[in-house]
Amino acid sequence: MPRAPWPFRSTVWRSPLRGPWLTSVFGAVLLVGIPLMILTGLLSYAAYNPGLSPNDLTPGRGLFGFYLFDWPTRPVWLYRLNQGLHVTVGIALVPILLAKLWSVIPKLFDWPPVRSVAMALERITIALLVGSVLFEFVTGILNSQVFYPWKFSFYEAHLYGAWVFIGAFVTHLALKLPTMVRSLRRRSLRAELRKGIADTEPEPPDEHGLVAERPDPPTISRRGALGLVAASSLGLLGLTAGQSIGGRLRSLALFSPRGGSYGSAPNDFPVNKTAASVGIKAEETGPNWRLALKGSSSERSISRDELMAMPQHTYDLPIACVEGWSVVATWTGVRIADLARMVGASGADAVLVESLEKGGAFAQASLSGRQIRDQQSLLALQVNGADLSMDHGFPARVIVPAAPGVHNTKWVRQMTFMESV
Ligand SMILES: Nc1nc2c(c(=O)[nH]1)N[C@H]1C(S)=C(S)[C@@H](COP(=O)(O)O)O[C@H]1N2
Ligand SMILES: [Mo]
Repeated sequence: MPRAPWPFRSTVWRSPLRGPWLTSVFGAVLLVGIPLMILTGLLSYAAYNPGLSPNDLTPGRGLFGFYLFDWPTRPVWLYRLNQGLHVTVGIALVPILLAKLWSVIPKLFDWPPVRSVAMALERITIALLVGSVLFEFVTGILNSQVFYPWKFSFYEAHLYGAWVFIGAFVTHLALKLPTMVRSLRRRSLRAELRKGIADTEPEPPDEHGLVAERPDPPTISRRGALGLVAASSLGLLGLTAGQSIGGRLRSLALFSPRGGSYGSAPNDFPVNKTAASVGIKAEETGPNWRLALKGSSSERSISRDELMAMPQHTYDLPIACVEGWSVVATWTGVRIADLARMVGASGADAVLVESLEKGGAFAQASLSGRQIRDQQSLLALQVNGADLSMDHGFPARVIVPAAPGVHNTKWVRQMTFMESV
């Protein structure tokens, strides 16, 4: 057989740390973290209530919607917890994912690349697995940074990418779990953590081709390498979690792009999009502003003063953005259920809420019947005891318990209640 071209030669990869045990340690951590990502990701999709138009305009969702259910309104912190975990754990998993990929790099350069049908199938699964995991992490992290250097819709791409990943992950798990368990049994983590660089020996030769054929002497112990990965992961966790947990930790959240954009007290909490950035003009929100309410057989148009004269209710509710940040505020306003009753729509199954904002994905959202009827679902007029600021949605904005931030439409112009959707 002709000699393999560089870097396909088995002697190219020389780290004495690589081996099935090390790969399995990273794998075991991912085995906890990745299912949490899948679960919180699918739940986040369900939280959008994609069955209600126009919440999800993804073409051909078909079977991928099989598990969807009517998203609850309690506990009020449900979406906050879900999305805080999805984004924070996702970011903290990055060093572990990179370390795991590093540990199996020699496999990428197997030579000859395909030796049997079984191997071809395995390599295709791995290509799908690695491709989709990188795609999901890159798109997810850039979304959490509100940076979209691409032409496709993040929402659709992250969803479809997730299903490719889930399929490849389940297959990979079924194929590799026994190897992982066997490899972990071979060495004790505790014993390994006691070894310094002088005692760091390569793992015994393995049939997987992870252990270097001609290892170099170690430049770091396994303990050092694991410590570096763990410290990076915990460091990222510490710099991210504050945007969801809040309080004094919020100032540590260096990666939260919205965490820094505060208004003035008491409206001083993160703003997703400012009124100026979406072209809301002062004259539209001034004394001439009216809320249009539509039911199937009646319509009303109400001024802000009239809304203020209705029974007001106050609740502490979080705004929890899909990007991971969240904040609890004290909201005051009228119950959405009371508005429904005004147009004879107490039994409505959905309400389409439209903003003064023209166009764009956030200009409108639909709420479910359950969300309409929850007594804590408000059309808020005030927050933390003062009128809403322009940036938080003056003259009126939706605030619904446990709903994703994006459904809390700001600068509301019209609400259309609908029976049976
Ligand atoms: N009209 C309108 N409503 C909107 C948005 C928007 O861009 N336009 N952003 C949404 C998103 S994604 C979030 S997370 C919340 C944030 O509310 P805040 O900016 O008051 O914190 O508002 C939601 N309501
Ligand atoms: Mo958001």
